[in-house]
Amino acid sequence: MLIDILTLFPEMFDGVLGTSIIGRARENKILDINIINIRDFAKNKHKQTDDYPYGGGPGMIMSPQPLFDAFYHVLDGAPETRVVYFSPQGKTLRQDIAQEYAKIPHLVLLCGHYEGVDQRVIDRFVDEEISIGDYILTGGELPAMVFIDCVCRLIPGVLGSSLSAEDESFSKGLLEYPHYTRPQEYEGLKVPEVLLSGNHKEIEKWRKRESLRNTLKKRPDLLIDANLTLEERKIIDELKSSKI
Ligand code: 4HQ
Repeated sequence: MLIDILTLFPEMFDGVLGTSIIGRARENKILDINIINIRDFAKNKHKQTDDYPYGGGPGMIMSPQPLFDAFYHVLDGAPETRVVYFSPQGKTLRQDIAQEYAKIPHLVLLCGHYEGVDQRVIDRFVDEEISIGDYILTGGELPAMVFIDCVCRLIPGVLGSSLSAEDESFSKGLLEYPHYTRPQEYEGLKVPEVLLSGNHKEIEKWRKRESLRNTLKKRPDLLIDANLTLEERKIIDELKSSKI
């Protein structure tokens, strides 16, 4: 996948996109990320990229010229390119949306700053506005990093194969079961016996039940859309009546 990021603050991306799983995917050439400084396209003498809003009001607006030219630089007219602008007005990012973006070979991500960008930039170039949640940030850079992290881990080869397989079994919209590692007992706190038993069938049953229990307790709203089997519905009813 090729990702072009248009931003006024390229240095914000260095740590996040150079480290850990995303950093490794870039080294392995599964991911190609270009961070493009919008200021490089400013044609005026002071390389200014923003201006006062017509009609008055607070803050600054990112000007059309540097942005139009930055888009002309990254767009090659290929129909498989998708342009995303990060904004609280967008559709809220969710796992199913991320799954769709993971299939697209070329993404262009526009990060606005200040009060945002001139509307004509959005009208001309943006395919979809995405929000990462109902709160206000100072810029689209953090949303872009959240989006890249979330989308890129779904590209085949980015995660270890064992991890992605595990993800499959719990991408049904349920919360995860609790995890434990060594030692068996720490400050008197024990690992659940079943996990030490070596009985894989019982372990799977326990994990399913704990996953359903977690979801019922912490995010009951997720159960409405979850595609649960009859067996899983039965476990939910059991958990509800036994209150454990
Ligand atoms: N922004 N999810 C960029 C956000 C935001 C969000 C506010 C986007 C400022 C310039 N973006 N503008 N929440 O708060 O995506």
